[in-house]
Amino acid sequence: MVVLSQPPLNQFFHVKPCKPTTFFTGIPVVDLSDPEAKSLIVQACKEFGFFKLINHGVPLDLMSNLENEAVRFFRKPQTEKDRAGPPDPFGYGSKKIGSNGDVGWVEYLLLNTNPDINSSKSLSIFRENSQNFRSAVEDYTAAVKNMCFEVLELMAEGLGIEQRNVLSKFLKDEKSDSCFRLNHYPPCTDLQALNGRNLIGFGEHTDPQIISVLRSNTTSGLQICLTDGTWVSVPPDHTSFFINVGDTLQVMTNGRFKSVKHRVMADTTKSRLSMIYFGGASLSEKIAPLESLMSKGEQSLYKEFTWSEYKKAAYSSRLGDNRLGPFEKK
Ligand code: GA4
Repeated sequence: MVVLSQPPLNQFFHVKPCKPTTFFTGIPVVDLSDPEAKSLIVQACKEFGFFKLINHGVPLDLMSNLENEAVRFFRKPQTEKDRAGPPDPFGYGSKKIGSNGDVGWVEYLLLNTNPDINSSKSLSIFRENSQNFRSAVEDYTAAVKNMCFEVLELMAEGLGIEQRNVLSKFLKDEKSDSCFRLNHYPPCTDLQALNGRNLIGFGEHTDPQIISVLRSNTTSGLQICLTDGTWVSVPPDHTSFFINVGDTLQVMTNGRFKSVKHRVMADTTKSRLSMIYFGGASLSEKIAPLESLMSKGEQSLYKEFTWSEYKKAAYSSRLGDNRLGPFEKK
């Protein structure tokens, strides 16, 4: 019997044509310092579930500092990186995504951002690596979190809700179940194996949480799915953030905002490095449409569930599954 410790190479390919191959220039861009930001955010979340954020106020050196630390980590010998794995789901993982058979041309570090429930795994990663890495992660996530509160507060305002913190309070909660991910997509140099096909870095999926904040280096790869089903490439911008609406926010807005389907294609020549903050509610939080948003007589499109129930279902699903489907009211 042959035991494969690595997934077979053909599982990483994407054979369907990827349309269009050129960059899509219509991605909404929101300037956080623009007085119109709140309505532009709401419009983008309804139409795309996605936007690029500029003038966000997060110092660029926090981003580049963490990028450098992450590059240093991923450059370590495989045996050393493996000591921070396998993911439980926190820790270092390579090629295997989740625990249900999904694979991608990616290696990653998944960390819990809540210091109270910080798994011993996260802490030992930092013990084995440098204090610099730890503080780079902490400084970056603290700044991104604050920026994210501001975005969520503008969303609430843009939706016409009086209570400004109606969304941000979920992430401000000390029990907020949020996490942080560093993804490294190494170049695939085996051009013969590639044979003109696209290599999947991270397969299509939606994020289960409320909101995701992504920052990458200058290598392309991220694609989002428009509401008409077309996949478009997002031009990278290492100075900006890309904001994704997650499944939970789709429910909280009773379907007004769309949880964006996205994926990452690996490059054949350049490494892509991305850092993503996933903002989630506390485990016991009931996830339901915001009362202050519902119009008279409007019914919830979803059955009631807690974040803990949804998370459990998500972690037992496959990456590309429609995770909200079973929670929709018939
Ligand atoms: C997608 C968003 C986050 O990266 C993540 C992922 C998680 C994992 O990598 O362990 C999941 C995926 C993500 C959704 C479905 C399940 C769980 C892999 C997977 C197949 C950390 C998350 O919270 O959900």
